[in-house]
Amino acid sequence: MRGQARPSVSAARRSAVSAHRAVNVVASSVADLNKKHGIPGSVEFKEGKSGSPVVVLKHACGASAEMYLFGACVTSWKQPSGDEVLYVRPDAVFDKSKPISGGVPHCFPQFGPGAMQQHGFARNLDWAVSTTSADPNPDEKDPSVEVVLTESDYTLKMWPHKFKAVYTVSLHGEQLNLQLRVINTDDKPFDFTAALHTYIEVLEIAKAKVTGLKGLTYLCKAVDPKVPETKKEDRDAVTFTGYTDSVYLNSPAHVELEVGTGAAVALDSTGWEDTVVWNPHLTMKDCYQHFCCVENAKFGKAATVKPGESWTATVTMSVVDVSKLKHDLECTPEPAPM
Ligand code: TA6
Repeated sequence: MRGQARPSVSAARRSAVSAHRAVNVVASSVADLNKKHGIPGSVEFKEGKSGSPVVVLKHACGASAEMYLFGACVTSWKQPSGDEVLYVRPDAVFDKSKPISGGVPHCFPQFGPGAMQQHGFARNLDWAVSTTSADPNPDEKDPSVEVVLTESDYTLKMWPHKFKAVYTVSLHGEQLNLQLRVINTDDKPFDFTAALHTYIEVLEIAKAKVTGLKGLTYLCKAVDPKVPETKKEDRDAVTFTGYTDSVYLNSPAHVELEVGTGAAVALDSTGWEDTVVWNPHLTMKDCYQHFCCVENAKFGKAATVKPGESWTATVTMSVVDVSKLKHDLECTPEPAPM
Protein backbone atom coordinates (compact mmCIF):
# COMPACT_ATOMS: atom_id res chain seq x y z
CA MET A 1 0.00 0.00 0.00
CA ARG A 2 2.88 2.32 -0.81
CA GLY A 3 1.89 6.02 -0.70
CA GLN A 4 -1.60 5.26 0.65
CA ALA A 5 -2.98 5.81 4.13
CA ARG A 6 -3.84 2.56 5.94
CA PRO A 7 -7.61 2.20 6.44
CA SER A 8 -8.80 2.41 10.05
CA VAL A 9 -9.93 -0.83 11.73
CA SER A 10 -13.56 0.34 11.71
CA ALA A 11 -13.33 1.25 8.00
CA ALA A 12 -11.81 -2.17 7.32
CA ARG A 13 -14.64 -3.80 9.34
CA ARG A 14 -17.27 -1.78 7.40
CA SER A 15 -15.79 -2.84 4.07
CA ALA A 16 -15.67 -6.49 5.24
CA VAL A 17 -19.37 -6.22 6.10
CA SER A 18 -20.23 -4.70 2.72
CA ALA A 19 -18.14 -7.35 0.92
CA HIS A 20 -20.06 -10.00 2.89
CA ARG A 21 -23.35 -8.36 1.85
CA ALA A 22 -22.26 -8.26 -1.78
CA VAL A 23 -21.55 -12.01 -1.69
CA ASN A 24 -24.95 -12.62 -0.11
CA VAL A 25 -26.69 -10.62 -2.82
CA VAL A 26 -25.02 -12.76 -5.49
CA ALA A 27 -25.75 -15.96 -3.58
CA SER A 28 -29.44 -15.17 -3.33
CA SER A 29 -29.61 -14.14 -6.97
CA VAL A 30 -28.03 -17.48 -7.93
CA ALA A 31 -30.56 -19.22 -5.68
CA ASP A 32 -33.37 -17.21 -7.31
CA LEU A 33 -32.07 -18.01 -10.78
CA ASN A 34 -32.00 -21.72 -9.97
CA LYS A 35 -35.49 -21.55 -8.51
CA LYS A 36 -36.89 -19.70 -11.51
CA HIS A 37 -34.87 -21.10 -14.42
CA GLY A 38 -32.80 -24.07 -13.20
CA ILE A 39 -33.37 -27.53 -14.68
CA PRO A 40 -31.54 -29.99 -12.41
CA GLY A 41 -28.80 -31.86 -14.24
CA SER A 42 -29.22 -29.80 -17.42
CA VAL A 43 -29.25 -26.04 -16.70
CA GLU A 44 -27.84 -24.83 -13.39
CA PHE A 45 -26.72 -21.48 -12.04
CA LYS A 46 -23.72 -21.04 -9.78
CA GLU A 47 -21.37 -18.38 -8.49
CA GLY A 48 -18.45 -18.03 -10.83
CA LYS A 49 -15.18 -16.17 -10.29
CA SER A 50 -15.52 -12.96 -8.22
CA GLY A 51 -19.00 -14.21 -7.25
CA SER A 52 -20.38 -13.37 -10.70
CA PRO A 53 -23.35 -15.57 -11.77
CA VAL A 54 -22.69 -18.29 -14.31
CA VAL A 55 -25.11 -20.59 -16.10
CA VAL A 56 -23.88 -24.14 -16.66
CA LEU A 57 -25.34 -26.31 -19.43
CA LYS A 58 -24.80 -30.07 -19.21
CA HIS A 59 -25.70 -32.45 -22.00
CA ALA A 60 -26.45 -36.11 -21.30
CA CYS A 61 -23.55 -37.05 -23.61
CA GLY A 62 -21.11 -35.45 -21.14
CA ALA A 63 -20.51 -32.15 -22.99
CA SER A 64 -20.86 -28.93 -21.00
CA ALA A 65 -20.74 -25.16 -21.41
CA GLU A 66 -20.59 -22.20 -19.03
CA MET A 67 -21.66 -18.62 -19.61
CA TYR A 68 -21.26 -15.57 -17.35
CA LEU A 69 -24.36 -13.39 -17.37
CA PHE A 70 -21.96 -10.43 -17.32
CA GLY A 71 -21.37 -9.83 -21.02
CA ALA A 72 -23.27 -13.06 -21.86
CA CYS A 73 -19.76 -14.45 -22.25
CA VAL A 74 -19.45 -18.22 -22.83
CA THR A 75 -16.18 -19.03 -21.05
CA SER A 76 -16.13 -22.81 -21.30
CA TRP A 77 -17.21 -25.48 -23.74
CA LYS A 78 -16.03 -28.97 -22.92
CA GLN A 79 -16.26 -32.17 -24.90
CA PRO A 80 -17.51 -35.37 -23.19
CA SER A 81 -13.81 -36.30 -22.77
CA GLY A 82 -13.46 -33.25 -20.48
CA ASP A 83 -11.28 -31.38 -23.00
CA GLU A 84 -11.80 -27.63 -23.05
CA VAL A 85 -12.19 -26.07 -26.51
CA LEU A 86 -12.28 -22.36 -25.64
CA TYR A 87 -9.54 -20.21 -24.14
CA VAL A 88 -9.70 -17.60 -21.39
CA ARG A 89 -6.71 -15.28 -21.18
CA PRO A 90 -4.67 -15.32 -17.95
CA ASP A 91 -5.29 -11.55 -17.57
CA ALA A 92 -9.09 -12.04 -17.63
CA VAL A 93 -10.97 -10.49 -14.70
CA PHE A 94 -14.46 -11.39 -13.59
CA ASP A 95 -15.28 -8.51 -11.22
CA LYS A 96 -17.11 -6.54 -13.95
CA SER A 97 -14.44 -3.83 -13.95
CA LYS A 98 -13.82 -4.68 -17.60
CA PRO A 99 -15.09 -7.20 -20.17
CA ILE A 100 -14.08 -10.84 -19.71
CA SER A 101 -11.05 -11.45 -21.92
CA GLY A 102 -11.65 -14.88 -23.34
CA GLY A 103 -14.26 -17.44 -24.28
CA VAL A 104 -16.83 -15.85 -26.57
CA PRO A 105 -17.26 -12.14 -25.78
CA HIS A 106 -19.81 -10.10 -27.73
CA CYS A 107 -18.92 -7.16 -29.95
CA PHE A 108 -22.16 -5.17 -30.29
CA PRO A 109 -23.37 -2.68 -31.51
CA GLN A 110 -19.92 -1.83 -32.83
CA PHE A 111 -17.13 -4.17 -33.85
CA GLY A 112 -14.69 -1.27 -33.93
CA PRO A 113 -12.70 0.77 -34.15
CA GLY A 114 -15.34 3.51 -34.18
CA ALA A 115 -17.08 6.25 -32.23
CA MET A 116 -17.97 4.04 -29.28
CA GLN A 117 -15.77 2.05 -26.89
CA GLN A 118 -13.90 -0.75 -28.72
CA HIS A 119 -16.29 -3.67 -29.42
CA GLY A 120 -19.35 -1.81 -28.07
CA PHE A 121 -21.16 -2.18 -24.77
CA ALA A 122 -22.78 -5.64 -24.86
CA ARG A 123 -19.74 -7.31 -23.29
CA ASN A 124 -19.75 -4.81 -20.36
CA LEU A 125 -23.29 -5.33 -19.16
CA ASP A 126 -25.33 -7.91 -17.27
CA TRP A 127 -27.72 -9.77 -19.53
CA ALA A 128 -30.99 -11.07 -18.04
CA VAL A 129 -32.12 -14.68 -18.23
CA SER A 130 -35.42 -14.91 -20.09
CA THR A 131 -35.89 -18.64 -20.45
CA THR A 132 -34.20 -22.03 -20.24
CA SER A 133 -35.10 -25.40 -21.65
CA ALA A 134 -33.73 -28.91 -21.75
CA ASP A 135 -36.22 -30.83 -23.73
CA PRO A 136 -36.93 -29.50 -27.20
CA ASN A 137 -36.69 -33.10 -28.39
CA PRO A 138 -37.31 -35.87 -25.84
CA ASP A 139 -34.47 -37.97 -27.27
CA GLU A 140 -31.92 -35.19 -27.21
CA LYS A 141 -32.61 -33.13 -24.05
CA ASP A 142 -30.46 -30.30 -25.48
CA PRO A 143 -29.89 -27.84 -22.63
CA SER A 144 -30.44 -24.24 -23.64
CA VAL A 145 -30.50 -20.77 -22.09
CA GLU A 146 -31.78 -17.53 -23.58
CA VAL A 147 -30.56 -14.18 -22.26
CA VAL A 148 -31.56 -10.67 -23.26
CA LEU A 149 -30.10 -7.19 -23.26
CA THR A 150 -32.16 -4.04 -23.82
CA GLU A 151 -31.39 -0.34 -23.89
CA SER A 152 -30.65 1.61 -20.70
CA ASP A 153 -29.58 5.17 -19.93
CA TYR A 154 -25.99 3.90 -20.23
CA THR A 155 -26.46 2.42 -23.72
CA LEU A 156 -28.66 5.27 -25.00
CA LYS A 157 -25.87 7.75 -24.26
CA MET A 158 -23.56 5.78 -26.55
CA TRP A 159 -26.04 4.50 -29.10
CA PRO A 160 -29.40 6.31 -29.18
CA HIS A 161 -31.59 3.35 -30.12
CA LYS A 162 -34.08 1.11 -28.38
CA PHE A 163 -33.33 -2.54 -29.02
CA LYS A 164 -33.63 -6.05 -27.68
CA ALA A 165 -30.72 -8.45 -28.20
CA VAL A 166 -31.67 -12.09 -27.62
CA TYR A 167 -28.81 -14.58 -27.28
CA THR A 168 -29.51 -18.30 -27.18
CA VAL A 169 -26.79 -20.73 -26.14
CA SER A 170 -27.41 -24.44 -26.37
CA LEU A 171 -25.63 -27.76 -26.54
CA HIS A 172 -26.71 -30.16 -29.26
CA GLY A 173 -24.73 -33.20 -28.17
CA GLU A 174 -21.08 -32.16 -28.32
CA GLN A 175 -21.88 -29.12 -30.49
CA LEU A 176 -22.21 -25.59 -29.18
CA ASN A 177 -24.96 -23.53 -30.83
CA LEU A 178 -24.99 -19.74 -30.50
CA GLN A 179 -27.78 -17.59 -31.90
CA LEU A 180 -27.98 -13.79 -31.72
CA ARG A 181 -31.17 -11.93 -32.66
CA VAL A 182 -31.27 -8.15 -32.59
CA ILE A 183 -34.76 -6.65 -32.61
CA ASN A 184 -35.42 -2.99 -33.34
CA THR A 185 -37.93 -1.88 -30.67
CA ASP A 186 -37.55 1.78 -31.66
CA ASP A 187 -39.53 3.86 -34.14
CA LYS A 188 -36.58 4.60 -36.43
CA PRO A 189 -34.16 2.28 -38.27
CA PHE A 190 -30.69 1.58 -36.86
CA ASP A 191 -27.36 0.22 -38.12
CA PHE A 192 -24.84 -1.84 -36.18
CA THR A 193 -21.77 -4.00 -36.60
CA ALA A 194 -21.16 -7.06 -34.41
CA ALA A 195 -19.05 -10.15 -33.80
CA LEU A 196 -18.61 -13.13 -31.55
CA HIS A 197 -14.96 -12.68 -30.53
CA THR A 198 -14.31 -16.42 -30.10
CA TYR A 199 -11.06 -17.47 -28.39
CA ILE A 200 -10.12 -21.08 -29.22
CA GLU A 201 -7.32 -22.93 -27.45
CA VAL A 202 -4.48 -24.15 -29.68
CA LEU A 203 -1.54 -26.40 -28.87
CA GLU A 204 0.90 -23.80 -30.16
CA ILE A 205 0.04 -20.88 -32.44
CA ALA A 206 2.83 -21.81 -34.88
CA LYS A 207 0.97 -25.12 -35.48
CA ALA A 208 -2.50 -23.56 -35.92
CA LYS A 209 -4.13 -23.13 -39.34
CA VAL A 210 -7.38 -21.56 -40.47
CA THR A 211 -8.85 -23.06 -43.62
CA GLY A 212 -11.72 -21.97 -45.85
CA LEU A 213 -10.55 -18.40 -46.49
CA LYS A 214 -8.50 -18.82 -49.73
CA GLY A 215 -9.44 -16.39 -52.48
CA LEU A 216 -11.23 -13.95 -50.17
CA THR A 217 -10.68 -10.21 -49.90
CA TYR A 218 -9.63 -9.21 -46.42
CA LEU A 219 -8.98 -6.07 -44.44
CA CYS A 220 -5.58 -6.35 -42.79
CA LYS A 221 -5.67 -4.27 -39.59
CA ALA A 222 -2.23 -5.32 -38.40
CA VAL A 223 -0.46 -2.01 -39.14
CA ASP A 224 -3.21 0.54 -38.49
CA PRO A 225 -6.64 -0.80 -37.46
CA LYS A 226 -8.24 2.54 -38.40
CA VAL A 227 -6.83 2.42 -41.93
CA PRO A 228 -6.84 -1.28 -42.89
CA GLU A 229 -5.10 -2.47 -46.03
CA THR A 230 -7.27 -4.40 -48.48
CA LYS A 231 -5.61 -7.67 -49.53
CA LYS A 232 -6.47 -10.95 -51.24
CA GLU A 233 -5.87 -14.24 -49.40
CA ASP A 234 -3.87 -16.60 -51.59
CA ARG A 235 -2.94 -19.16 -48.92
CA ASP A 236 -4.73 -22.51 -48.65
CA ALA A 237 -4.46 -22.10 -44.88
CA VAL A 238 -3.85 -18.99 -42.82
CA THR A 239 -0.88 -19.55 -40.50
CA PHE A 240 0.60 -17.35 -37.78
CA THR A 241 4.11 -15.96 -37.84
CA GLY A 242 3.42 -12.48 -36.45
CA TYR A 243 0.67 -10.13 -35.28
CA THR A 244 -2.48 -11.05 -37.22
CA ASP A 245 -5.71 -9.03 -37.34
CA SER A 246 -7.67 -9.69 -40.52
CA VAL A 247 -11.33 -9.31 -41.44
CA TYR A 248 -12.26 -11.70 -44.24
CA LEU A 249 -15.23 -10.30 -46.15
CA ASN A 250 -18.11 -12.49 -47.37
CA SER A 251 -16.53 -15.61 -45.94
CA PRO A 252 -18.04 -19.08 -46.47
CA ALA A 253 -20.47 -20.59 -44.01
CA HIS A 254 -17.89 -23.21 -42.99
CA VAL A 255 -14.47 -22.28 -41.62
CA GLU A 256 -12.11 -24.51 -39.64
CA LEU A 257 -9.30 -23.90 -37.20
CA GLU A 258 -6.77 -26.73 -36.95
CA VAL A 259 -5.57 -26.49 -33.35
CA GLY A 260 -2.20 -28.16 -33.87
CA THR A 261 -3.00 -31.53 -32.28
CA GLY A 262 -4.63 -33.10 -35.34
CA ALA A 263 -8.09 -31.94 -34.26
CA ALA A 264 -9.93 -28.92 -35.69
CA VAL A 265 -12.77 -26.70 -34.52
CA ALA A 266 -15.38 -26.08 -37.22
CA LEU A 267 -17.56 -22.98 -37.26
CA ASP A 268 -20.71 -23.26 -39.38
CA SER A 269 -22.58 -19.99 -39.48
CA THR A 270 -25.59 -18.26 -40.98
CA GLY A 271 -26.12 -14.50 -41.17
CA TRP A 272 -22.69 -13.43 -39.96
CA GLU A 273 -21.13 -12.93 -43.42
CA ASP A 274 -17.53 -12.09 -42.34
CA THR A 275 -14.78 -13.87 -40.39
CA VAL A 276 -12.11 -12.18 -38.27
CA VAL A 277 -8.83 -13.95 -37.52
CA TRP A 278 -6.81 -12.45 -34.67
CA ASN A 279 -3.66 -13.42 -32.81
CA PRO A 280 -1.83 -10.73 -30.83
CA HIS A 281 1.62 -12.36 -31.16
CA LEU A 282 4.26 -10.67 -28.98
CA THR A 283 1.89 -7.89 -27.85
CA MET A 284 0.57 -10.57 -25.43
CA LYS A 285 3.74 -12.50 -24.69
CA ASP A 286 2.23 -14.52 -21.83
CA CYS A 287 -0.53 -16.15 -23.78
CA TYR A 288 -0.50 -15.61 -27.57
CA GLN A 289 0.98 -19.08 -28.11
CA HIS A 290 -2.09 -20.77 -26.68
CA PHE A 291 -5.06 -19.31 -28.56
CA CYS A 292 -6.37 -18.10 -31.85
CA CYS A 293 -9.48 -15.98 -32.27
CA VAL A 294 -11.74 -16.99 -35.16
CA GLU A 295 -14.67 -14.62 -35.00
CA ASN A 296 -17.98 -14.65 -36.82
CA ALA A 297 -18.61 -11.02 -37.68
CA LYS A 298 -20.94 -8.60 -39.44
CA PHE A 299 -18.57 -5.80 -40.29
CA GLY A 300 -17.94 -5.23 -44.02
CA LYS A 301 -21.51 -4.11 -44.46
CA ALA A 302 -23.33 -2.96 -41.30
CA ALA A 303 -26.68 -4.58 -40.50
CA THR A 304 -29.66 -2.27 -40.94
CA VAL A 305 -32.82 -3.09 -38.99
CA LYS A 306 -36.13 -1.32 -39.44
CA PRO A 307 -38.56 -0.71 -36.55
CA GLY A 308 -40.28 -3.92 -35.52
CA GLU A 309 -37.88 -6.04 -37.57
CA SER A 310 -34.94 -8.16 -36.52
CA TRP A 311 -31.56 -9.50 -37.64
CA THR A 312 -30.51 -13.04 -36.78
CA ALA A 313 -27.19 -14.87 -37.04
CA THR A 314 -26.13 -18.30 -35.82
CA VAL A 315 -23.01 -20.35 -35.39
CA THR A 316 -22.63 -24.03 -34.65
CA MET A 317 -19.23 -25.00 -33.30
CA SER A 318 -18.06 -28.58 -33.44
CA VAL A 319 -14.83 -30.45 -32.94
CA VAL A 320 -13.51 -32.47 -35.85
CA ASP A 321 -11.62 -35.58 -34.72
CA VAL A 322 -12.14 -35.07 -31.04
CA SER A 323 -9.82 -37.97 -30.16
CA LYS A 324 -6.95 -35.67 -31.14
CA LEU A 325 -8.15 -32.63 -29.19
CA LYS A 326 -6.14 -33.20 -26.03
CA HIS A 327 -3.81 -30.24 -25.73
CA ASP A 328 -1.51 -31.91 -23.26
CA LEU A 329 -0.57 -34.67 -25.72
CA GLU A 330 2.55 -34.34 -27.78
CA CYS A 331 1.78 -33.77 -31.47
CA THR A 332 1.98 -36.93 -33.53
CA PRO A 333 5.30 -36.61 -35.37
CA GLU A 334 5.07 -36.07 -39.13
CA PRO A 335 6.02 -39.29 -40.99
CA ALA A 336 9.65 -39.11 -42.16
CA PRO A 337 9.98 -38.35 -45.90
CA MET A 338 10.51 -41.54 -47.98
O1 TA6 B 1 -11.16 -8.92 -33.08
C1 TA6 B 1 -9.87 -8.45 -33.24
C2 TA6 B 1 -9.71 -7.17 -32.45
O2 TA6 B 1 -10.70 -6.26 -32.83
C3 TA6 B 1 -8.30 -6.61 -32.64
O3 TA6 B 1 -8.28 -5.50 -33.49
C4 TA6 B 1 -7.79 -6.34 -31.25
O4 TA6 B 1 -7.85 -5.02 -30.93
C5 TA6 B 1 -8.66 -7.19 -30.38
O5 TA6 B 1 -9.87 -7.44 -31.06
C6 TA6 B 1 -8.92 -6.60 -29.01
O6 TA6 B 1 -9.72 -7.42 -28.25
P1 TA6 B 1 -9.95 -7.09 -26.72
O7 TA6 B 1 -10.92 -8.12 -26.28
O8 TA6 B 1 -8.63 -7.22 -26.05
O9 TA6 B 1 -10.52 -5.70 -26.65
